Amino acid sequence: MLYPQFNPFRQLHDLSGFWDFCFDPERVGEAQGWGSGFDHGRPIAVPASWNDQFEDGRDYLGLAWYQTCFDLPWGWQDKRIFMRFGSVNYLADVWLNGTHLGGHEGGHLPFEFDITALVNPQGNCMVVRVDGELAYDRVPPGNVTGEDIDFFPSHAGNYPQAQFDFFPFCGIQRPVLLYATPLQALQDITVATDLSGRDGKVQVRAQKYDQTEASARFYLRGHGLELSAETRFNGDTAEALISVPDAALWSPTTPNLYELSVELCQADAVQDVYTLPIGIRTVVVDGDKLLLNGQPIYLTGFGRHEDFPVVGRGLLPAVIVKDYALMKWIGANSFRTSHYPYSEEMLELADRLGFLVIAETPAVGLYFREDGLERRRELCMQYIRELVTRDKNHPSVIMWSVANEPHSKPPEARPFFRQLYDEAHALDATRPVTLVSTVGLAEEAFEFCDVLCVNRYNGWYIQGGNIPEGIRHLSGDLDAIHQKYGKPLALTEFGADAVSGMHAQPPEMFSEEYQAEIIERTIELLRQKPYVIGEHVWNMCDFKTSQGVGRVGALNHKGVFTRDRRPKLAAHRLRELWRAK
Ligand code: BDP
Repeated sequence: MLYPQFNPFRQLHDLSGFWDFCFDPERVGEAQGWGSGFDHGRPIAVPASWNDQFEDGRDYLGLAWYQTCFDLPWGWQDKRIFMRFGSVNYLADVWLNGTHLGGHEGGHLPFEFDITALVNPQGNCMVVRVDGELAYDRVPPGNVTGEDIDFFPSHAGNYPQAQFDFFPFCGIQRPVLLYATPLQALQDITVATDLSGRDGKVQVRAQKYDQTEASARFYLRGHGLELSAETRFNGDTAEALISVPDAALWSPTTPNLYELSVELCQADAVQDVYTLPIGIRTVVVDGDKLLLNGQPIYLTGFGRHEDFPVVGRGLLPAVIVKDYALMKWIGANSFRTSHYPYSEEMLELADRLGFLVIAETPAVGLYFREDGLERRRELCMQYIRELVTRDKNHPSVIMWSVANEPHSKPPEARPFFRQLYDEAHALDATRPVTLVSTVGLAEEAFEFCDVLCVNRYNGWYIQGGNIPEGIRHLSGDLDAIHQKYGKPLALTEFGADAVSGMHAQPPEMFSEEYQAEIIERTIELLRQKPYVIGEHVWNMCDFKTSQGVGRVGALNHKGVFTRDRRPKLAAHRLRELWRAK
């Protein structure tokens, strides 16, 4: 899926701004036919979660309506016109000028509609219905009841009752882009890179919307080179392999990018052009190692969240820049998009700045009760497809994570994850696939996952207050998991809550000293284990959660930075450890 772009053949218009909005707890909008327009809205900012914009919105997760009106820019006659939503959480339904365009389930992944036949040059009205309800048959799930459901101590009885430990922000959370392409247009581009000695191999596949006769020209520019290839479309697909002599490889220390342009030509005239940055690099699992460009790579960094005051999970470019600056400052080289895909803008900068990303689907807190299992499987399959389709061309993405901390129970969990794993590999044979587990030793999906990602809170949820005892348990536990599965292992979550400004010597739980100590001791242990390929502290920043006794101020305080990005003691310790590495 191509991100909309602006060039002599393509245009886009960002619909961000103030839209009309209303909550609809009684669902009267459906009866009144608000799908054809409503006029009693209040202003709301798009993109942003709705929860912190209004006094009455914080815990409201029900039905709500958005509306905006727009004219087309000049010169869009004879174009193919699309409406693209970057992220709407959770269920979206869209009407244009009274016609239902369609819907989408699941926040955090884009969807779009071809509106060419419905859009007018002037006076268009678009209505979006959003439903943010938490339900047992949605992914991620919420409001789950029943005796066989295991609850994490941190989530039990919290309000709103999410089956995951972050606030279920709702609304239109990323930009809505109106864009135009030529009638003969490129639909998708897929890039895979490999190495042969010092040369890079860039395999490009371009797809267009129809089967008409056409040819494709490929240009690769950068680092003193301009290479090209030309080939005819076979049906809707054209492929080329470009050899890049003495390639400038992409890595965290040298995030070298080339510019790839694909031209769609008919009767020798260029009809469409799409340009994207690409990085030449390989990612391979070899024994206990993860190799980037043939060299072992060790991940330092965080599990994170898209979360900031007032905007909630809404896209805020300045916060993205700030977070990368802090990650550079602290010496992180990587992060995981826990527990859902992050914005495309975030990944664009990961490519440019040289961060390694474990890209995760929204499948967090999955459980394996019979009812609704089929529905959850379909959704998880949809998520992995949408994620790979969206992010496949980012050199920064080094691994797909199909789920975080499922409540895996045999026998259902194994075939469930086998299917997701196979799908991810079928869609993309160039990246390892993982599952992030808290079950550990008994996680049967580890038998086929390429890398073992494990979350552990020794010294916090268990062995709380006793760090040496926690480290002892963790050591034996990790060795046992590695011995059983014999694959590289990353500790993708560990840490402790620290309430900023709380101090204790000797360290006590919730103090900054305790958090710094647990992180330092854990890292010391990990460095002694040759099969460990990475350490991701949970979390980079404090983040908003549902309310509950385990969450002071409705925040998870495991950030090494506060929610407004001020360092705690642990951030300074990590900086010493990671910059020395
Ligand atoms: C882990 C979850 C993460 C939580 C964390 C915690 O993966 O989402 O925030 O625990 O409790 O189990 O802090």
